[in-house]
Amino acid sequence: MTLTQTQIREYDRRAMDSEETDTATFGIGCFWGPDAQFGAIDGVVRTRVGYAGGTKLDPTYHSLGDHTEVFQVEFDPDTIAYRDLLEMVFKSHNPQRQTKKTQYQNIVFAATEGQRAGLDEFLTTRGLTANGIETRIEQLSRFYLAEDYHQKYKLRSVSSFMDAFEAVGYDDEELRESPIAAKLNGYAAGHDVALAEELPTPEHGMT
Ligand code: MHO
Repeated sequence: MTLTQTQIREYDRRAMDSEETDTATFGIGCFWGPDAQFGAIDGVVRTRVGYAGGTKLDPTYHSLGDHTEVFQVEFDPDTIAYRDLLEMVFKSHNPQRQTKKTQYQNIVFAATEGQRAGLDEFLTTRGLTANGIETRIEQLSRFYLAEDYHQKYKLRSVSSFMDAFEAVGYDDEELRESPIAAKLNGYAAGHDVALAEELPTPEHGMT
């Protein structure tokens, strides 16, 4: 069984037609892992990785300045709540500790008043406060997309899947924004995804 062009096209078209999404941005260390982990979750429609939290203009991976590796998830709030994402974020790091390197710091970007209120409520129910934890809580002023080779990093190592995207004619931007690519990126990293039964085993060979 191989991943078909029809599977890719159909999945992405359905996702585009149906969902109104919210966007949330977090930093919890190297962005490859959470890009895959969060992309696998039901209700997460798109993911992308980038740099945020600092002041340097136009950061790049090798010239990051004071920015942090972050990931962004576009999610369907009817399927998954912002607080469910927070739950995963706070399971993935210890809010009482912070990483020394700015590149890998733990940050929750509250993008809207709703997210900020949701975060405060989330913390309160756990006996925590925004000021009492090491996790940085910030307004998202600017998100800079990371280089293409960092987007869907795990998926990129699965040549059989990448061949299918190439056959469909997706360029780097389309791959980054593709809902099925977010799922396959999670699947490639070993996470459960709802469409797993319809998928072939990832092959990591050379093309
Ligand atoms: N230690 C990892 C970090 C990559 S991540 C995009 C590596 O270089 O393999 O910061």
